[in-house]
Amino acid sequence: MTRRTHWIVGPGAIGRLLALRLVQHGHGVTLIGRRALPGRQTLVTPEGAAATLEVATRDCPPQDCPEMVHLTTKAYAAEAAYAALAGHLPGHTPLVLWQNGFFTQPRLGACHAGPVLCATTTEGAYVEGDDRVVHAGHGDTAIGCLDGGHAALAESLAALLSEAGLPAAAVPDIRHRLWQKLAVNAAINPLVARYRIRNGELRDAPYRAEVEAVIAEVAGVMQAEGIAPPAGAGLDGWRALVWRVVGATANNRASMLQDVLAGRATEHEAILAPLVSAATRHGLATPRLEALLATMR
Ligand code: KPL
Repeated sequence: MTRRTHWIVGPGAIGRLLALRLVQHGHGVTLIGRRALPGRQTLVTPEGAAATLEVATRDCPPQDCPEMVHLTTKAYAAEAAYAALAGHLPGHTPLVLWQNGFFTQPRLGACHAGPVLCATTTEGAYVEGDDRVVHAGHGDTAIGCLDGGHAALAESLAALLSEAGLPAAAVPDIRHRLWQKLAVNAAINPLVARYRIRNGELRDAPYRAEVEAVIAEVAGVMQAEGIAPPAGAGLDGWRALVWRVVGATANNRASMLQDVLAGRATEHEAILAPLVSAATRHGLATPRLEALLATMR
């Protein structure tokens, strides 16, 4: 009998990191992309060690039944990737959504018949060509279901990832975690992409005032949605969080800036549109978020 594998759909940095860590720890993995990548992939660890591993790569879903499907595409590509898979999946297959923002998750959560978990991670990774991924910095991963269900499945996935070197925890409040990450991304990513600057430069005039104005709009939406910052409260809590992340990632080119520089589509809609539509629902004015949403592509 063939071993059931984790299908990892979307071989970007997080998808490949996940695939190679799982392979390294003895799990079956099939890495699926729009084109099949080389089957020998090198993983460089944050400590600088390089391991070359064999992984099954495909440009379409295999015939077998997966144990679990991880969708690791960019947010804007997730629904099309899911549609291409759906006919190959038994309805009960667990689906794990790794997207940024809060757009894909409720939509795919509503259309997949089996369990749907969401994951949000601070693992740092980037790809170096078709056959190499660099795990640039250790982070952690939170996993849960939007309605708080499937706790045992979330626990077992968190244990599996942790054993594979990606520390993870099952959480009952993944919706809050996704919105908290979205808040940070909304305050940093569109502005650094627009001005083509590294994250730390946001601390300088003239960007600083613009970041503060975006945080104020985001904090208003978060309050109306009942989402508290991870520490502190209200506007001050959100300000502290955003400026802490800016400081910790000062030298980074944020993902949205990398997409702009590479001429790729960005995740601006998945990050900004949920904020703007929540603001509209709550009767809040968010002119800066709306302008960023209108001007990004
Ligand atoms: O998550 C990020 C990203 O690049 O998307 C931040 C937190 C902005 C760090 O660069």
